[in-house]
Amino acid sequence: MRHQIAQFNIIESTLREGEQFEGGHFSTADKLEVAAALDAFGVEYLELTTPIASPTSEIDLRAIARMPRRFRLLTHIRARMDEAKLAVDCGVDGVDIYVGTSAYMRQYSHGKSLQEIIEVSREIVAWLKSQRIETRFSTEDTFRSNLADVFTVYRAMDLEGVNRVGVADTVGIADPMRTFNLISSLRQAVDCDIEFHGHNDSGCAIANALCALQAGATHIDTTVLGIGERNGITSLGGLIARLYTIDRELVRKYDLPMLREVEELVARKVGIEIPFNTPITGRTAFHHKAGVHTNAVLQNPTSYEAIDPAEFGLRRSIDLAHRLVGWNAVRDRAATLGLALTEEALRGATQRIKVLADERRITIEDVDAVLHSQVLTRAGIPQ
Ligand code: HCA
Ligand code: CU
Repeated sequence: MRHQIAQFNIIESTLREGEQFEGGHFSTADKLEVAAALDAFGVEYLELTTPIASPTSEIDLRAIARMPRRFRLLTHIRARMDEAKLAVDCGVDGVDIYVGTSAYMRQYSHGKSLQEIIEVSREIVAWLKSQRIETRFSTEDTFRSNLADVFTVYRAMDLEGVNRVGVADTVGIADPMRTFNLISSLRQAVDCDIEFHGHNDSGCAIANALCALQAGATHIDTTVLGIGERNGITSLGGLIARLYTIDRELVRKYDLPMLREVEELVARKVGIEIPFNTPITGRTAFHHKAGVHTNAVLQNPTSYEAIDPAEFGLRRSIDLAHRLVGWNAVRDRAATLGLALTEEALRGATQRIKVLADERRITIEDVDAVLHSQVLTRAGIPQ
Protein backbone atom coordinates (compact mmCIF):
# COMPACT_ATOMS: atom_id res chain seq x y z
CA MET A 1 0.00 0.00 0.00
CA ARG A 2 1.25 3.45 -0.86
CA HIS A 3 1.17 5.82 2.12
CA GLN A 4 0.48 9.54 2.00
CA ILE A 5 3.56 11.34 3.24
CA ALA A 6 1.74 13.58 5.67
CA GLN A 7 4.19 13.44 8.49
CA PHE A 8 7.86 12.68 8.42
CA ASN A 9 10.94 13.56 10.45
CA ILE A 10 14.46 14.29 9.37
CA ILE A 11 17.27 12.76 11.39
CA GLU A 12 20.21 14.95 10.43
CA SER A 13 23.38 12.93 10.70
CA THR A 14 25.98 15.40 9.40
CA LEU A 15 27.62 15.28 12.81
CA ARG A 16 27.71 11.46 12.85
CA GLU A 17 27.59 9.90 9.36
CA GLY A 18 29.13 13.16 8.08
CA GLU A 19 32.09 12.72 10.43
CA GLN A 20 32.78 9.52 8.50
CA PHE A 21 33.20 11.58 5.31
CA GLU A 22 36.72 11.86 3.93
CA GLY A 23 37.02 15.53 4.90
CA GLY A 24 34.76 15.26 7.93
CA HIS A 25 36.56 16.66 10.91
CA PHE A 26 34.54 19.01 13.09
CA SER A 27 35.96 20.84 16.09
CA THR A 28 33.69 21.44 19.09
CA ALA A 29 33.06 24.99 17.84
CA ASP A 30 32.31 23.63 14.33
CA LYS A 31 29.78 21.18 15.73
CA LEU A 32 28.04 23.87 17.73
CA GLU A 33 27.90 26.09 14.65
CA VAL A 34 26.54 23.35 12.39
CA ALA A 35 24.05 22.26 15.06
CA ALA A 36 22.80 25.84 15.48
CA ALA A 37 22.37 26.23 11.70
CA LEU A 38 20.47 22.95 11.41
CA ASP A 39 18.35 23.95 14.40
CA ALA A 40 17.45 27.21 12.68
CA PHE A 41 16.68 25.31 9.47
CA GLY A 42 14.30 23.23 11.56
CA VAL A 43 15.30 19.57 11.35
CA GLU A 44 13.57 17.47 13.97
CA TYR A 45 16.60 15.46 15.13
CA LEU A 46 20.38 15.65 15.17
CA GLU A 47 22.42 12.49 15.42
CA LEU A 48 25.94 12.76 16.82
CA THR A 49 28.89 10.43 16.97
CA THR A 50 28.98 8.13 19.98
CA PRO A 51 30.67 9.64 23.05
CA ILE A 52 32.81 6.52 23.20
CA ALA A 53 34.59 7.38 19.93
CA SER A 54 37.09 9.76 21.56
CA PRO A 55 37.35 12.08 24.59
CA THR A 56 36.41 15.12 22.50
CA SER A 57 33.42 13.30 20.99
CA GLU A 58 32.07 13.00 24.52
CA ILE A 59 32.77 16.67 25.29
CA ASP A 60 31.02 17.67 22.04
CA LEU A 61 27.95 15.59 22.77
CA ARG A 62 27.62 17.11 26.23
CA ALA A 63 28.07 20.61 24.80
CA ILE A 64 25.35 20.11 22.20
CA ALA A 65 23.04 18.58 24.81
CA ARG A 66 23.35 21.84 26.77
CA MET A 67 22.90 24.30 23.88
CA PRO A 68 19.53 26.02 23.39
CA ARG A 69 17.81 23.98 20.69
CA ARG A 70 14.54 22.72 19.29
CA PHE A 71 15.85 19.47 17.76
CA ARG A 72 15.98 16.25 19.71
CA LEU A 73 19.50 15.05 20.25
CA LEU A 74 20.47 11.49 19.38
CA THR A 75 23.69 9.58 19.47
CA HIS A 76 24.58 6.49 17.50
CA ILE A 77 25.80 3.53 19.51
CA ARG A 78 26.53 -0.16 19.23
CA ALA A 79 24.46 -2.60 21.27
CA ARG A 80 26.54 -2.22 24.42
CA MET A 81 25.21 -1.30 27.82
CA ASP A 82 28.27 0.76 28.83
CA GLU A 83 27.92 2.85 25.67
CA ALA A 84 24.18 3.34 26.28
CA LYS A 85 24.84 4.44 29.86
CA LEU A 86 27.48 6.95 28.83
CA ALA A 87 25.15 8.32 26.11
CA VAL A 88 22.38 8.90 28.63
CA ASP A 89 24.82 10.50 31.04
CA CYS A 90 25.79 12.97 28.28
CA GLY A 91 22.20 14.26 28.21
CA VAL A 92 20.82 12.95 24.91
CA ASP A 93 17.08 12.69 24.24
CA GLY A 94 17.44 9.50 22.29
CA VAL A 95 19.77 6.71 21.31
CA ASP A 96 20.16 5.04 17.93
CA ILE A 97 21.40 1.49 18.40
CA TYR A 98 22.78 -0.38 15.40
CA VAL A 99 23.77 -4.00 14.99
CA GLY A 100 25.11 -5.82 11.96
CA THR A 101 22.82 -8.66 10.96
CA SER A 102 24.20 -9.63 7.55
CA ALA A 103 26.46 -12.63 7.26
CA TYR A 104 29.34 -10.23 6.46
CA MET A 105 28.80 -8.24 9.64
CA ARG A 106 28.27 -11.29 11.81
CA GLN A 107 31.42 -12.88 10.48
CA TYR A 108 33.76 -9.88 10.12
CA SER A 109 32.36 -7.32 12.56
CA HIS A 110 31.00 -8.43 15.92
CA GLY A 111 30.69 -12.24 15.60
CA LYS A 112 27.36 -12.51 17.48
CA SER A 113 24.57 -14.98 16.73
CA LEU A 114 21.02 -13.76 16.11
CA GLN A 115 19.89 -14.93 19.54
CA GLU A 116 22.78 -13.12 21.21
CA ILE A 117 21.94 -9.93 19.27
CA ILE A 118 18.33 -10.12 20.46
CA GLU A 119 19.22 -10.77 24.08
CA VAL A 120 21.77 -7.98 24.39
CA SER A 121 19.62 -5.46 22.53
CA ARG A 122 16.51 -6.29 24.50
CA GLU A 123 18.26 -5.57 27.74
CA ILE A 124 19.58 -2.23 26.48
CA VAL A 125 16.23 -1.16 25.00
CA ALA A 126 14.47 -2.05 28.26
CA TRP A 127 16.98 -0.05 30.28
CA LEU A 128 16.74 2.97 27.95
CA LYS A 129 12.94 2.88 28.15
CA SER A 130 13.21 2.89 31.94
CA GLN A 131 15.29 6.08 31.61
CA ARG A 132 12.61 7.60 29.30
CA ILE A 133 15.10 7.78 26.45
CA GLU A 134 13.74 7.60 22.90
CA THR A 135 15.20 4.45 21.43
CA ARG A 136 15.80 3.22 17.93
CA PHE A 137 17.13 -0.15 16.90
CA SER A 138 18.56 -0.66 13.43
CA THR A 139 20.17 -3.47 11.55
CA GLU A 140 23.24 -2.45 9.63
CA ASP A 141 23.41 -3.78 6.04
CA THR A 142 19.71 -4.73 6.14
CA PHE A 143 19.48 -5.40 2.41
CA ARG A 144 22.18 -8.08 2.50
CA SER A 145 20.75 -9.68 5.63
CA ASN A 146 18.41 -12.63 5.74
CA LEU A 147 15.03 -10.90 5.94
CA ALA A 148 13.48 -13.55 8.16
CA ASP A 149 16.36 -12.89 10.59
CA VAL A 150 16.04 -9.11 10.62
CA PHE A 151 12.27 -9.23 10.95
CA THR A 152 12.64 -11.55 13.93
CA VAL A 153 14.94 -9.01 15.55
CA TYR A 154 12.71 -6.04 14.66
CA ARG A 155 9.64 -7.76 16.10
CA ALA A 156 11.45 -8.59 19.31
CA MET A 157 12.51 -4.93 19.67
CA ASP A 158 9.02 -3.69 18.84
CA LEU A 159 7.60 -5.90 21.58
CA GLU A 160 10.24 -4.54 23.95
CA GLY A 161 8.82 -1.06 23.33
CA VAL A 162 11.44 0.45 21.02
CA ASN A 163 10.29 3.77 19.46
CA ARG A 164 11.67 3.03 16.01
CA VAL A 165 13.30 0.34 14.00
CA GLY A 166 15.80 1.35 11.34
CA VAL A 167 16.54 -0.06 7.92
CA ALA A 168 20.04 0.68 6.66
CA ASP A 169 21.24 0.36 3.08
CA THR A 170 24.81 0.41 4.32
CA VAL A 171 26.51 -0.31 0.99
CA GLY A 172 24.08 1.53 -1.29
CA ILE A 173 22.75 -1.47 -3.20
CA ALA A 174 19.03 -0.93 -2.69
CA ASP A 175 16.82 0.47 -5.43
CA PRO A 176 13.49 2.27 -5.01
CA MET A 177 11.36 -0.82 -5.66
CA ARG A 178 13.31 -2.99 -3.23
CA THR A 179 13.19 -0.25 -0.62
CA PHE A 180 9.46 0.14 -1.07
CA ASN A 181 8.86 -3.59 -0.78
CA LEU A 182 11.05 -4.09 2.26
CA ILE A 183 9.60 -1.15 4.18
CA SER A 184 6.04 -2.14 3.20
CA SER A 185 6.56 -5.61 4.68
CA LEU A 186 8.14 -4.12 7.78
CA ARG A 187 5.18 -1.73 8.12
CA GLN A 188 2.98 -4.83 8.43
CA ALA A 189 5.33 -6.51 10.88
CA VAL A 190 5.85 -3.82 13.53
CA ASP A 191 3.77 -1.12 15.23
CA CYS A 192 6.60 1.29 16.02
CA ASP A 193 8.00 4.02 13.75
CA ILE A 194 10.37 3.15 10.91
CA GLU A 195 13.59 4.92 9.94
CA PHE A 196 15.49 4.63 6.67
CA HIS A 197 19.21 5.25 6.19
CA GLY A 198 20.40 4.94 2.60
CA HIS A 199 23.87 5.20 1.10
CA ASN A 200 24.40 6.63 -2.35
CA ASP A 201 26.91 4.25 -3.95
CA SER A 202 24.66 3.70 -6.94
CA GLY A 203 22.94 7.10 -6.93
CA CYS A 204 19.60 5.96 -5.49
CA ALA A 205 19.79 7.44 -1.98
CA ILE A 206 17.22 10.21 -2.49
CA ALA A 207 14.83 8.04 -4.51
CA ASN A 208 15.11 5.25 -1.97
CA ALA A 209 14.32 7.66 0.86
CA LEU A 210 11.18 8.78 -0.98
CA CYS A 211 10.07 5.19 -1.54
CA ALA A 212 10.71 4.42 2.11
CA LEU A 213 8.34 7.24 3.06
CA GLN A 214 5.76 6.11 0.53
CA ALA A 215 5.93 2.63 2.05
CA GLY A 216 5.28 3.95 5.54
CA ALA A 217 8.66 5.01 6.96
CA THR A 218 8.42 7.93 9.38
CA HIS A 219 12.04 9.05 9.75
CA ILE A 220 14.72 9.65 7.12
CA ASP A 221 18.43 10.02 7.78
CA THR A 222 20.16 12.80 5.87
CA THR A 223 23.41 14.70 5.87
CA VAL A 224 24.12 18.13 4.46
CA LEU A 225 25.23 17.68 0.83
CA GLY A 226 24.95 13.93 1.42
CA ILE A 227 28.41 13.64 3.00
CA GLY A 228 29.28 10.38 4.73
CA GLU A 229 31.24 7.18 4.47
CA ARG A 230 32.47 6.71 0.84
CA ASN A 231 30.19 8.93 -1.28
CA GLY A 232 27.65 9.37 1.48
CA ILE A 233 23.91 9.12 2.03
CA THR A 234 20.62 10.88 1.17
CA SER A 235 21.32 14.61 1.11
CA LEU A 236 19.23 17.02 3.13
CA GLY A 237 18.70 19.32 0.14
CA GLY A 238 17.98 16.40 -2.18
CA LEU A 239 15.27 15.08 0.09
CA ILE A 240 13.79 18.57 0.40
CA ALA A 241 13.78 18.95 -3.41
CA ARG A 242 12.23 15.51 -3.86
CA LEU A 243 9.41 16.21 -1.40
CA TYR A 244 8.86 19.79 -2.60
CA THR A 245 8.18 18.53 -6.10
CA ILE A 246 5.45 16.25 -4.76
CA ASP A 247 3.84 18.92 -2.61
CA ARG A 248 5.63 22.02 -1.41
CA GLU A 249 3.50 22.06 1.74
CA LEU A 250 5.42 18.98 2.91
CA VAL A 251 8.58 21.04 3.43
CA ARG A 252 7.08 24.33 4.59
CA LYS A 253 7.97 23.41 8.17
CA TYR A 254 11.64 24.11 7.36
CA ASP A 255 13.33 27.48 6.85
CA LEU A 256 13.97 26.88 3.15
CA PRO A 257 16.03 30.01 2.39
CA MET A 258 18.55 28.73 4.96
CA LEU A 259 19.38 25.63 2.95
CA ARG A 260 22.14 27.28 0.91
CA GLU A 261 23.70 28.81 4.03
CA VAL A 262 23.73 25.47 5.86
CA GLU A 263 25.32 23.80 2.84
CA GLU A 264 27.94 26.50 2.42
CA LEU A 265 28.83 26.20 6.08
CA VAL A 266 29.27 22.43 5.95
CA ALA A 267 31.06 22.56 2.57
CA ARG A 268 33.59 24.97 4.05
CA LYS A 269 34.13 22.83 7.13
CA VAL A 270 34.80 19.66 5.13
CA GLY A 271 36.77 21.33 2.34
CA ILE A 272 34.51 20.84 -0.67
CA GLU A 273 32.56 23.01 -3.10
CA ILE A 274 28.80 22.64 -3.49
CA PRO A 275 28.66 20.43 -6.63
CA PHE A 276 27.11 22.20 -9.66
CA ASN A 277 24.38 19.59 -9.98
CA THR A 278 23.23 19.64 -6.35
CA PRO A 279 19.42 19.88 -6.22
CA ILE A 280 18.22 23.46 -5.57
CA THR A 281 21.54 25.01 -4.55
CA GLY A 282 23.92 23.80 -7.27
CA ARG A 283 25.38 26.71 -9.26
CA THR A 284 23.45 25.69 -12.38
CA ALA A 285 20.21 24.53 -10.73
CA PHE A 286 18.21 27.47 -12.14
CA HIS A 287 20.31 28.27 -15.21
CA HIS A 288 18.30 28.38 -18.44
CA LYS A 289 20.08 28.34 -21.75
CA ALA A 290 18.44 26.93 -24.90
CA GLY A 291 16.26 29.42 -26.81
CA VAL A 292 13.14 27.26 -26.52
CA HIS A 293 13.60 27.07 -22.75
CA THR A 294 14.42 30.73 -22.13
CA ASN A 295 11.47 31.85 -24.23
CA ALA A 296 9.06 29.76 -22.16
CA VAL A 297 10.69 30.58 -18.82
CA LEU A 298 10.47 34.31 -19.52
CA GLN A 299 6.74 33.91 -20.00
CA ASN A 300 6.18 31.45 -17.17
CA PRO A 301 9.08 29.97 -15.17
CA THR A 302 7.06 26.90 -14.23
CA SER A 303 7.33 25.75 -17.85
CA TYR A 304 10.89 24.57 -17.21
CA GLU A 305 11.25 24.77 -13.42
CA ALA A 306 9.95 22.19 -10.95
CA ILE A 307 11.10 24.32 -8.03
CA ASP A 308 10.67 28.06 -7.47
CA PRO A 309 14.14 29.44 -6.63
CA ALA A 310 12.60 32.41 -4.79
CA GLU A 311 11.27 30.08 -2.10
CA PHE A 312 14.88 29.20 -1.31
CA GLY A 313 16.08 32.78 -1.52
CA LEU A 314 17.71 32.04 -4.88
CA ARG A 315 17.42 33.45 -8.39
CA ARG A 316 17.22 31.96 -11.83
CA SER A 317 19.60 33.00 -14.59
CA ILE A 318 18.84 33.30 -18.27
CA ASP A 319 21.91 32.69 -20.39
CA LEU A 320 22.09 34.58 -23.70
CA ALA A 321 25.76 34.42 -24.50
CA HIS A 322 25.81 31.36 -26.76
CA ARG A 323 24.76 30.09 -30.16
CA LEU A 324 21.53 28.48 -28.89
CA VAL A 325 20.11 31.89 -27.95
CA GLY A 326 16.53 32.76 -28.96
CA TRP A 327 15.30 36.19 -29.96
CA ASN A 328 12.77 36.39 -27.11
CA ALA A 329 15.59 36.27 -24.61
CA VAL A 330 17.44 38.90 -26.63
CA ARG A 331 14.33 41.10 -26.55
CA ASP A 332 14.15 40.66 -22.79
CA ARG A 333 17.79 41.68 -22.44
CA ALA A 334 17.25 44.76 -24.62
CA ALA A 335 14.35 45.76 -22.37
CA THR A 336 16.53 45.29 -19.29
CA LEU A 337 19.12 47.57 -20.88
CA GLY A 338 16.39 50.09 -21.72
CA LEU A 339 16.92 49.77 -25.48
CA ALA A 340 13.85 50.17 -27.71
CA LEU A 341 14.45 47.94 -30.75
CA THR A 342 12.07 46.74 -33.43
CA GLU A 343 11.46 43.01 -33.89
CA GLU A 344 13.55 43.16 -37.05
CA ALA A 345 16.45 44.74 -35.17
CA LEU A 346 16.16 42.16 -32.39
CA ARG A 347 16.16 39.30 -34.88
CA GLY A 348 19.18 40.84 -36.57
CA ALA A 349 20.96 41.11 -33.22
CA THR A 350 20.14 37.49 -32.45
CA GLN A 351 21.73 36.38 -35.73
CA ARG A 352 24.86 38.42 -35.02
CA ILE A 353 25.15 36.88 -31.54
CA LYS A 354 24.89 33.39 -33.06
CA VAL A 355 27.57 34.12 -35.64
CA LEU A 356 29.87 35.54 -32.99
CA ALA A 357 29.26 32.56 -30.70
CA ASP A 358 30.12 30.21 -33.57
CA GLU A 359 33.53 31.87 -33.74
CA ARG A 360 34.38 31.93 -30.05
CA ARG A 361 33.05 31.64 -26.49
CA ILE A 362 31.20 34.89 -25.85
CA THR A 363 30.02 36.73 -22.72
CA ILE A 364 27.04 38.87 -21.78
CA GLU A 365 29.20 41.94 -22.57
CA ASP A 366 29.41 40.74 -26.18
CA VAL A 367 25.62 40.38 -26.26
CA ASP A 368 25.16 43.87 -24.88
CA ALA A 369 27.65 45.29 -27.39
CA VAL A 370 25.66 43.75 -30.26
CA LEU A 371 22.43 45.24 -28.89
CA HIS A 372 23.95 48.69 -28.49
CA SER A 373 25.38 48.53 -32.02
CA GLN A 374 21.85 47.77 -33.32
CA VAL A 375 20.64 51.02 -31.76
CA LEU A 376 23.46 52.93 -33.42
CA THR A 377 22.87 51.24 -36.79
CA ARG A 378 19.15 52.11 -36.62
CA ALA A 379 20.06 55.69 -35.85
CA GLY A 380 22.12 55.73 -39.04
CA ILE A 381 25.42 56.00 -37.23
CA PRO A 382 28.05 53.88 -39.03
CA GLN A 383 29.76 51.12 -37.03
C1 HCA B 1 27.97 2.36 9.31
C2 HCA B 1 26.70 2.41 10.09
C3 HCA B 1 25.54 3.01 9.40
C4 HCA B 1 24.41 2.92 10.40
C5 HCA B 1 23.06 3.23 9.92
C6 HCA B 1 22.01 3.18 10.98
C7 HCA B 1 25.18 2.25 8.11
O1 HCA B 1 28.18 1.38 8.64
O2 HCA B 1 28.76 3.29 9.38
O3 HCA B 1 22.30 3.38 12.14
O4 HCA B 1 20.85 2.94 10.61
O5 HCA B 1 25.25 2.83 7.03
O6 HCA B 1 24.85 1.09 8.23
O7 HCA B 1 25.81 4.35 9.04
CU1 CU C 1 25.69 4.90 7.04
